[in-house]
Amino acid sequence: MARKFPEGFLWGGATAANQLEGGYLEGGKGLTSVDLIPHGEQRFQVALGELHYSEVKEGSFFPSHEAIDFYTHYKEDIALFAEMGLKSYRFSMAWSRIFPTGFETEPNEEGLQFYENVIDELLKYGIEPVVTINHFDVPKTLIDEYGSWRDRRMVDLFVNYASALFNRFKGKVKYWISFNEINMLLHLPFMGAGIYLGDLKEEERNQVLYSAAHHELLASAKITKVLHEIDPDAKMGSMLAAGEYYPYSANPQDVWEANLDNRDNFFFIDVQAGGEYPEWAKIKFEEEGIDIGITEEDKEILRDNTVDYITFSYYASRVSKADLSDVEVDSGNAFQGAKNPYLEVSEWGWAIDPLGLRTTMNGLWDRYRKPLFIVENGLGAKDTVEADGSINDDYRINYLKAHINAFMDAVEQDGIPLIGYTPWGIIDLVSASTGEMSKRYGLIYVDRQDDGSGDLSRSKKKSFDWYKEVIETNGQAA
Ligand code: BGP
Repeated sequence: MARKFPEGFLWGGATAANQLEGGYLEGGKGLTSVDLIPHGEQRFQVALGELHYSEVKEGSFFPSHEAIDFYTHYKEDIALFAEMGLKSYRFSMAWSRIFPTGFETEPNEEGLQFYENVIDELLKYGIEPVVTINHFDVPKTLIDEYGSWRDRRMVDLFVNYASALFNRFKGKVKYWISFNEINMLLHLPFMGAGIYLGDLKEEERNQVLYSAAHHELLASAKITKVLHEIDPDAKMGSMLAAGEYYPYSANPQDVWEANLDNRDNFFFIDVQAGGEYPEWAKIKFEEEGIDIGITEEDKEILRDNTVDYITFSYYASRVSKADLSDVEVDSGNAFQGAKNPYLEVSEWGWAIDPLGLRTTMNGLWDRYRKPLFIVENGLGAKDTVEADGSINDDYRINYLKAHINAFMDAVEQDGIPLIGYTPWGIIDLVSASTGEMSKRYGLIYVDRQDDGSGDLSRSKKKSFDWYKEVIETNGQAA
């Protein structure tokens, strides 16, 4: 049956500065949190905020320092995106390229110029830039001086940073996203928000985490206000690491557990899209003695500056069970739950659930009634380069195809407004969870290996031509 998919859909691809650019000290850039997370076995402990970065043993390899060197290859890469037919490209700007320590009053011109070059190159090909203002990178100086987002003074520094971007790129960038996967702050505090917890007692942690959450939420509302003042045509989006929680069984305890997990996951977006803290959270803060330091003025700012659209990443659905002791636990990503017996998993144990994307979209739409934008989705896999140079990633095509069909159903049959789709790692880049290159998502292969070898040459995978056709046919070929 022919699809009736709306024209003007933003088919695209997504990346993030710290996993792509390299040039980690080029152009005046300062060090950031993600530059300090080692490759190897200590990675998870640092990302969790349990191990301080200064305790990392020397000599750890940091692939993210060079990544795929988009910093010097951006023209070549954008030409490939254009050849693929991308209508949009989501990327992030590194805070410390613009404000190397975070404390400067004037932005670093070289950093702004780099991103302007990227944007101009995209616009040259008619590719819509979708910019994440903060994708997991906090300037190191702010971590050392303020303990990162624990401190309310971060809010104004972030507003300065975002304002510098809005002033410079006004009229060129229409779609902005505040914090990537803002809910990661609670799951991987250091990777998500530069927060170290190792110095705290268990009972002190929620005080720090929820205050930090409030600071990010306030910053996000404030920059939404500034953006609308500077560029009334531009739009601000929130960004959630999404994925519906299913009850493990029809046991009401499991159903309730799923309700709790979903509600926790929506916490940040309830504030960003709804303009106030949910009642259950206010009760929780009260009962646990958590004081996030919210003022009457904060409440007004949150209420008056909600987001224009909701973006999210979707890799997998999740499963809630009241008692996890008698089942296999899903260790696929940062979200703990029961393993879903009905689903296949990726090589890294992430459940593959295309229909779950449609369910997740319905959940977000029913709750917020704001347009959605899928800004991350994809399959991490090991690719093999054949003797003739070809890379036959049918597994990736199958994954993307199934997810594309699921969101097209959500648009056509559920009536959900969807702005676009930017699959993750449109070009191979460093994996956030492993810190390695070998977990690849790209439709473009990059010759860079875990040990740092490789000539950085780019080549097209089989999925490249397939996605090109999907875009050309506005989804009919999927
Ligand atoms: C999301 C992040 C990305 C990205 C992706 C894939 O959580 O926003 O930065 O890396 O997950 O995860 P991974 O690279 O760990 O496979």
